[in-house]
Amino acid sequence: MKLTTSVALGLAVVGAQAHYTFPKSYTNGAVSAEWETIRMTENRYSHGPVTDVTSSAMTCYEISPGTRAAKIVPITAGSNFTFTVDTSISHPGPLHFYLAKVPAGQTAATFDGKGAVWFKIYQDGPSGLGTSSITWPSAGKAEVSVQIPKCVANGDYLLRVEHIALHSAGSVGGAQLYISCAQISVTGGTGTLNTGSLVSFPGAYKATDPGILFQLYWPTPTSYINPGPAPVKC
Ligand SMILES: *[C@@H]1O[C@H](CO)[C@@H](O)[C@H](O)[C@H]1NC(C)=O
Ligand SMILES: [Cu+2]
Repeated sequence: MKLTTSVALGLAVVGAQAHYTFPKSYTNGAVSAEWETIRMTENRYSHGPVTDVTSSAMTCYEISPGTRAAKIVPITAGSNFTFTVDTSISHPGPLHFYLAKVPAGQTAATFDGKGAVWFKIYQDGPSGLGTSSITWPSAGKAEVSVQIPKCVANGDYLLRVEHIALHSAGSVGGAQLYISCAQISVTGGTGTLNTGSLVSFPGAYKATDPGILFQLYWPTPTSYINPGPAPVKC
C-alpha cells in the first residue's frame, strides 16, 4: 500500500510538470500579475487539462462560471497580445486563439462567453507530416502571442487561448486541452471584419473530430485537420 502511494505520488508529480497554464499577459511592454488580466482557471494548481470537449470548462476553464479577472487590458487592433505559459508548452499539438465580442450592456469582466459568440483568429499545424519527426510551432514555448486583427470592431472581447496536446489523443477523451480567457478592450479596429458563423464552447468540437481523436505516432500521420472553424481573414 505504501509503495503504491509513493508510486502514485511520483506519477502525479511527473504529470504536473508536463502540464501547463497561461497565467499572465503582456501587451506593448505592460506585464500583468498572475490572473490579473486572465481569468483564474480550475487547473491553476494541478495544471491539468480539459479532456471532455462537451464540458462547460471548454468556455474559459474558470474556477467557477463568471469568475472575473481584476483588469481588462486595453489593446490596439493590429498589435500583439502575449500569454505567458507556466512553465512551457511541453506537449505536441496545435495552438488556437479565438475572440468573442462582449454583448452590449456587459464588459469583458462580466461576460461568461456562453453561446455562439466565438470566431477563430489563429491556428497552426505541424511540419514534418509523413515523417517520424513531426514538430509543432508552439513546442517548448514559454509564451505565445497572437495579433489582434486590424479589422475587428472596437469594444470588449474575451480572448481565448487553446492548446490541444495530442500525445495521447489516439483514443476518445485522450486529447488534452489547455485553455484560458483574457479580458481585453480593443481600440483602433476598422470594424470591417466579416466573422462568418460564430461557434460555441462547448459545442464547436466533438470528441471524434479528426483533429481531436488523432493518432500522432503510428501509423505516421500525413495530414492534420484543425478542429473548429477556419481562422477569419481581414
Ligand atoms: C506577433 O505575434 C506573431 C504570432 O505569434 C509573431 O509571429 C510576431 O513576431 C509577433 N510580432 C511582434 C512584433 O512581436
Ligand atoms: Cu501534461
